[in-house]
Amino acid sequence: MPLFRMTSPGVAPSMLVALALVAGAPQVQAAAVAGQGTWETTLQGRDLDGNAANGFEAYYDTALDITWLADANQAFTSGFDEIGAMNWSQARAWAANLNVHGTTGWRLPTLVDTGTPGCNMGVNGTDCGYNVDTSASEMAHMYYVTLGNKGYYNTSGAFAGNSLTNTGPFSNVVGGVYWSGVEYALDVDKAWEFIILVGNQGYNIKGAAYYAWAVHSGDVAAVPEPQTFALAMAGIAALGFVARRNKKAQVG
Ligand SMILES: [Ca+2]
Ligand SMILES: [Ca+2]
Repeated sequence: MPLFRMTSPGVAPSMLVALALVAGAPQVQAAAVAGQGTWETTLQGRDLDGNAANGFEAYYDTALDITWLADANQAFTSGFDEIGAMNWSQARAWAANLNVHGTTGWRLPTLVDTGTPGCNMGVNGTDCGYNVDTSASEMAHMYYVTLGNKGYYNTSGAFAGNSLTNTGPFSNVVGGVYWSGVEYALDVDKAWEFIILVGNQGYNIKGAAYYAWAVHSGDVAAVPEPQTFALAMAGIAALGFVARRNKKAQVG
């Protein structure tokens, strides 16, 4: 029950109650909400298994220049983990070793520890708490900008009770805590995380069992699969051979 282990700063007791209510049902029932956020224009589907009929396996985020797995709890779906929640080291290793139909090089979402080292708790534009700086956190940008969700507390610090309402085109977005790939500068036993249920960014001990959403720098559609790459190189080599032969023929 990873939700009960949460000791993230800025989490009010009332929120722990709210989280407790959903602890038995890890899959958030939010759906794609048209007109909320930028997802309809900034996300581009990527078909990684060569089967358009089963939909997209990833989405290229044109705003961040990264690609998100379509399945936000792939560790569970793939059978890698029985619920998909892993400690920080396991989550990092899972992403690093992930092979999605030939595409490798995945990682956990990143963020920048802004201000002074560690959590600068706030409700408007810091690196910790609610309504954090979305230009410095991939998960926060996804939650607040791309999906247009609102924080549990508003930018004035008033309790608003908002939570995840829009999951866009993604599947299996869990109403829990997601690891970032970033260690906590003030304490190497901790790492940064993002509570996608309520839009809270914070940190916790690396041993906590949290979820993991793999991302890939850049556009995976631009990364040729080894087989395709080999064929392309063979084609280029053949063209070069033809070119040299033609040149030789002309000279001759
Ligand atoms: Ca597909
Ligand atoms: Ca900081």
